[in-house]
Amino acid sequence: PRLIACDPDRLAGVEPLAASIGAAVLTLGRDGQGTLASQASRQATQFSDLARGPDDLAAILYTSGTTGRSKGAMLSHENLASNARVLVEQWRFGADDVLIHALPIFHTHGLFVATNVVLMAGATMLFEQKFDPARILSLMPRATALMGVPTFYVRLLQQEGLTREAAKTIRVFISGSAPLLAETHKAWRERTGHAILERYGMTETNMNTSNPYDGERRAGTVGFPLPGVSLRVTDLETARPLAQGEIGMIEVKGPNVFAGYWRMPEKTKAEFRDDGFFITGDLGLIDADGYVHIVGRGKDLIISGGYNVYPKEIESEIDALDGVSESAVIGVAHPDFGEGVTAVVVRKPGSAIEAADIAAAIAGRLAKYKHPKQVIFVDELPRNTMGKVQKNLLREAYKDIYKPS
Ligand code: MCA
Ligand code: AMP
Repeated sequence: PRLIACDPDRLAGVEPLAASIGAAVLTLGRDGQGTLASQASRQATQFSDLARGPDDLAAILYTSGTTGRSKGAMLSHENLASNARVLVEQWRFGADDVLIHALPIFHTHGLFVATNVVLMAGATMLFEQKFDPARILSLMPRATALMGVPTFYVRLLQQEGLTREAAKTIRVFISGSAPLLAETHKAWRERTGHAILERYGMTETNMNTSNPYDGERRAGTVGFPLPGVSLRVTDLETARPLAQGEIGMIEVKGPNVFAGYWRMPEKTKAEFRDDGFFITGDLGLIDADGYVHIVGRGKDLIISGGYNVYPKEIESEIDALDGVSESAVIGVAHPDFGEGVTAVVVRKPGSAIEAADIAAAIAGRLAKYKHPKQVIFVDELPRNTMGKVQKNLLREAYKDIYKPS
């Protein structure tokens, strides 16, 4: 990086890092103030555009992996533009639309899906600093659309004021980033009269599928491949395309799919087939009517409130603690976050380490949303004959721990 833009409060921490790689630092705060804004305001208002072509790099978005360093997904101008064009058309966005934007802008959902659709359509955005359900409800009469992760809809349903009347100016409610439970879809429909439109994407691919704007928005499915996107389901062992209805790996190809990982040619090669299909790591099937269902993940990933959590990162922190022999981190059904990060821990003989000790040790080392919501101690972890921890058995054993009693 040549230039780093950071929160003014973070400047002292960022400056030495920037100096070590010879990058400049400018600041931009939540209030729009900072050296980036002040220097920009002193620039000429007339200048020629830099010529950019469809294949030129537009952004590198970092995404974690199961192991090792996070990977920089290289997205081209055509990746972003083609996806925005398709979504504007599919979701019927126009200049009269007003989108409530309450998503973080350090992920594809808030950064590209919401923002690029609004920009491409010449629509208006109500840009919120954070998701506050009561505030969203108060903005609804001024808006025509909302995009959110399932937790948004779960929390809005807890608001008494969520009624047909409150939602009457809204044209479309869109959900993505994590599975929307069929029961949330149903409850939303009963309360507001709207069927939430669920779609499916990834940092590497932008959006791949969407339920229809007109036609049945089928709960528990992510709809059809977007125009221009090819999607197939393949056998996990042989990589051969499977018949309709069979469960396998979801693979996609199209103008939306990224150019590869920044300076990681081997990783890039490993995630593409020879014919150009990208291996998503999501398991799914295509039903008799062509709707795509995501039924699980081939990758060891937890999605909590729309944020990705890779168990390995947390297991490494916990395993490093005195008193811990080993751990397995799993995602367990959670009423608010969809999946709750849960640690199953084996103590060392004679150790008296408690959940609070683990929480204290990882505080400040891992982002808050990665912290286990519960720590469970066991005598040993279940393993298969190959010695691999059987996380499926753990997920089954603890599947009800977050169920409201
Ligand atoms: C906050 N906390 C969480 C999460 N968020 N814990 C687990 N999972 C989370 N997602 C913790 C806080 O640290 C806090 O801990 C406690 O939960 C309550 O915090 P609260 O203030 O209520 O949380 P919030 O600020 O309301 O955040 C919830 C949220 C947020 C609004 C759902 O997580 C969010 O904006 N998620 C959206 C993520 C997103 O945009 N993902 C898109 C990725 P304590 O009480 O202990 O202090 S892009 C993507 O996936 C692809 C490409 C796609 O298809 O879109
Ligand atoms: P990210 O790695 O942050 O780009 O997140 C992408 C992952 O989010 C996908 O590979 C899926 O596992 C998941 N995802 C996104 N949208 C949906 C959805 N509608 N239903 C289920 N999973 C989803």
